[in-house]
Amino acid sequence: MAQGRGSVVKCMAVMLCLMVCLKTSFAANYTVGDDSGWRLGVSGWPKGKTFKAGDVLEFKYNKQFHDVVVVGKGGHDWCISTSGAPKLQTGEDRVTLKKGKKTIFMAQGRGSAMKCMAVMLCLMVCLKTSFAANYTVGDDSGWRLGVSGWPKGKTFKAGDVLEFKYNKWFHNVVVVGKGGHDWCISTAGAPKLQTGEDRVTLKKGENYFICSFPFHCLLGMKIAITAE
Ligand SMILES: [Cu+2]
Repeated sequence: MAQGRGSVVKCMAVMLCLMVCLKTSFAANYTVGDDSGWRLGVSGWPKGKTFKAGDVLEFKYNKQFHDVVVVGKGGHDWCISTSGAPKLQTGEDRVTLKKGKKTIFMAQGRGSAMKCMAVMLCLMVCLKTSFAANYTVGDDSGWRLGVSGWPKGKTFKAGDVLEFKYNKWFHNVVVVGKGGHDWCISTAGAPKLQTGEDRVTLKKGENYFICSFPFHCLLGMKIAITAE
């Protein structure tokens, strides 16, 4: 079926994206010990900072000489790590803070350049999602004999996606040029799709597709689409 622009699915995608944007903007990222990293004498680093559950601590250190062990209050106060305690040792470990007063470990405040970029990227994805349309060629009947009139009256844009649904034992989709479309000829090198559920992103200008099974194109199994 032809999904026009602005469907429910698209709306949901945008909502989800906004939620991710919000989460990204509100969770802070901290490099423990700031520029000097996770090091001897780092224990005073959290002083004066406010942390929230969901904030991420990044421990940067030389893994030959250090590690990070998640412990309880006793372990922290007495410098004891029990054998079952989670141990991180990649040299660049990320830990998401859980709710509660003490988490014992990890220099960038809220609103850094990284966060701004993440939000921008997210918005770009949102925009692309809202503006690219998805079409099932031939609507409910799919890619079939006599489908050639289907594009009539529709407006397509570069980036829109065509979905070809068909029985792969009886049909295929070949990407051809104007001549191939008009004369029902597919050259040997032409891209051939044959999964039965093929997706093609429209390029700007003319887009031509035919079925190369004998006589199918002649029986109207072809479409010509101009994308703005
Ligand atoms: Cu066919």
